[in-house]
Amino acid sequence: MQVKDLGTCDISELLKAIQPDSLLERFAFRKTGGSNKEFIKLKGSRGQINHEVAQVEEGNELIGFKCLHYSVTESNGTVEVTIIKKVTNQELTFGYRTVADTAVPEKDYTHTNRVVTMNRRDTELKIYIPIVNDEEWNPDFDFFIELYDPAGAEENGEPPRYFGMDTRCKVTILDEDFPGSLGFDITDVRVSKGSKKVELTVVRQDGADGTIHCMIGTEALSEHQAANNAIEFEDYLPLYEKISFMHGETEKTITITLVDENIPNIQAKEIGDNQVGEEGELNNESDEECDRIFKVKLEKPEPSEVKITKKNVCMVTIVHQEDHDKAEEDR
Ligand SMILES: [Ca+2]
Ligand SMILES: [Ca+2]
Repeated sequence: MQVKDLGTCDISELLKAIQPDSLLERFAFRKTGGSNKEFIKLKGSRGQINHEVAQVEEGNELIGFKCLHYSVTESNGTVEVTIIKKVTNQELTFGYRTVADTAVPEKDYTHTNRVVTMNRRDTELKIYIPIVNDEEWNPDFDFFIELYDPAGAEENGEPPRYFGMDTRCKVTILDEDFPGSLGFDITDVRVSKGSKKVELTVVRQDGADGTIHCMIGTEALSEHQAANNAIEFEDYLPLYEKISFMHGETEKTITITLVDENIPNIQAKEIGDNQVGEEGELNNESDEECDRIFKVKLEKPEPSEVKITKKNVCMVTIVHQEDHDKAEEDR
């Protein structure tokens, strides 16, 4: 894209043009809190970054890794690692093996342990370690690859790693799964008094990889007593539970049970029977006057990469049907 194109280009093309070029930069951007949306196009990206060419003070004289750190996306299939033989006119037999760190063998990569011989004239050997691709979001994990002397005296049941700082390299597996974000589809729901339940929809957007969870809970409109404050057990049954979205699942309907117990009424009666009554009756009157509202909130997403959108609170209004009630009173 050229500067002269700016006037005519599509905004999405422009965004694409200004985002970081390299996978590494884009992943770094993601980690600093870049939104999932901008990275959705990374989904399924294949790539590998060879970070640093090994320039170490105490390198091995015979053999070493070309780079000390590689990053590879989960869906790349393998990581390609280059081994350099530093001596010519000499055959060399050596071993290479993977060593777990935060990455777990077989779950995140295939554990590999092989002995190879490089011919006299060969100076470079490329090896490939299989990387496991899954659908779950996970942090980026590391493992190591070591070069060892298969003829060396064993330590802890294994031949020792070759001396030198370039006989071990790190591989970082970059996750490219997008768990998405959660929010209500509608944040203001009205339901008429007398309804048995209210159904709210939680939607998952910007990715649907892996299983994710969050808590959903009802909450009073305010802590202070107010006429429009819906009351637990009197207007609705309180709820606090974990909801889960399976891989690929993008919508969930939550049912909250509404009740229509006019507890103040009963209390007023009881109190009345015991002849202590006016306060209860006053409450009772104001209760009947207006709509009652409660909140439903989404929180505590898991894993932590999952975001809750700005639509994290839904206000449920139980609408008082004045006309209906009046009609009843008139009877
Ligand atoms: Ca994946
Ligand atoms: Ca993953």
